[in-house]
Amino acid sequence: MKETWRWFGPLDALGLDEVAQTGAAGIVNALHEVPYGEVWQSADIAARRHLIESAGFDWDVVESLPIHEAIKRGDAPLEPLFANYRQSMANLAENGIRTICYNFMPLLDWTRTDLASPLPRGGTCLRFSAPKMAAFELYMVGRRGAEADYSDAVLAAARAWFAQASSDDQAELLKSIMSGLPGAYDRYSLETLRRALDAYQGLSRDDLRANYKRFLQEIIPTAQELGLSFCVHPDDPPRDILGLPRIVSSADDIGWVLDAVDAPENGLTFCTGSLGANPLNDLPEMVQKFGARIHFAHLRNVVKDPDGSFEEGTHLGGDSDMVAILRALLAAESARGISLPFRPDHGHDLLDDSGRKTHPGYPLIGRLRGLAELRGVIAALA
Ligand code: CS2
Ligand code: MN
Repeated sequence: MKETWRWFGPLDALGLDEVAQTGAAGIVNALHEVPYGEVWQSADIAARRHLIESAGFDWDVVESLPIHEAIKRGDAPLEPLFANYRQSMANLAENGIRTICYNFMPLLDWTRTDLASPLPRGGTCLRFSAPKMAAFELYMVGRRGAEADYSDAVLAAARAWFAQASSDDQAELLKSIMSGLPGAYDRYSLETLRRALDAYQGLSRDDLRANYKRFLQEIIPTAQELGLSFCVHPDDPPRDILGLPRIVSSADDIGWVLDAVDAPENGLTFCTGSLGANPLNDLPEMVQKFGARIHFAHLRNVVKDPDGSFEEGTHLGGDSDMVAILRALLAAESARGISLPFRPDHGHDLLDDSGRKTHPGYPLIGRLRGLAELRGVIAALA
């Protein structure tokens, strides 16, 4: 497997000289400064590639080439957006990039309620609290019908949290929920979030699937011509959120995606942290099932609570059996004769991490710890 590291480009507080010391050989990057829906210009891609390569890395994966919300909603007309997307693909291919990660989550990307939840021995982690998410939906957004998505116990805890929450606590919660969005644009305030939710009103799971299938039909033939592999990132958390359907959460969902356009270029990013937050997902089994179509792996671990809350565990110490997952991934890549890129996805904030202005979830030391542990497991298994 090939060790890669997500670097956010010039927006990142970490320099490539620092990333070099982690031992990773490849970089995962995107032009985060380009607004969703616009073309990634070839010259900008070439400049970024030059930066990465002159620091001694390969640019192995684009994460993400984002999909405009209008495509997910199925607004008309979409042809100009598809044309832009295809142009970005051609420009990436021209610059030697082959693997493109993206997601199909409506509005939000990964979603957490706490960015710095304390760990017992010091340091902090990302956390998703079901009660705080319920409080956000019910009392801050005011989404009608949100009660139906939570148990009575979670609703009671949500009421209790909100009763004592200061306006700073509420602002902090909104900021945490928005922090998974990696681009320089498309953050929501409560007001713009309400409007964005209204624009999705009435969109069912089947509608979203139809819109996703259309996207794949528009894009995958071009990927085949250009020699690009697409790999969808699963939903995080793997369940509906804010009343919006999420359709890349389970083995059935992934089977549907891969069959929607049955071609190797229509593949999967195997994110163990996202999929691992649903207790019904058997991760090693999913690798066995979909191994031929996995183009990229995100390795991290979560610890789940019975009420639907979860937090990020250590890379080997969470609920998922990382050794079994890696064994299955190594078997899949050797069957295909490839070296599969992976990266440590998220890490705890440890030691000096708290003082650095890195992206939430993407500290230096915590990810370095994760990478080193995964490297050890891979070496032992190989
Ligand atoms: C990340 C995602 O947190 C994660 O799991 O890998 O934010 C990922 O970058 C996007 O969903 C990919 O489109
Ligand atoms: Mn991931």
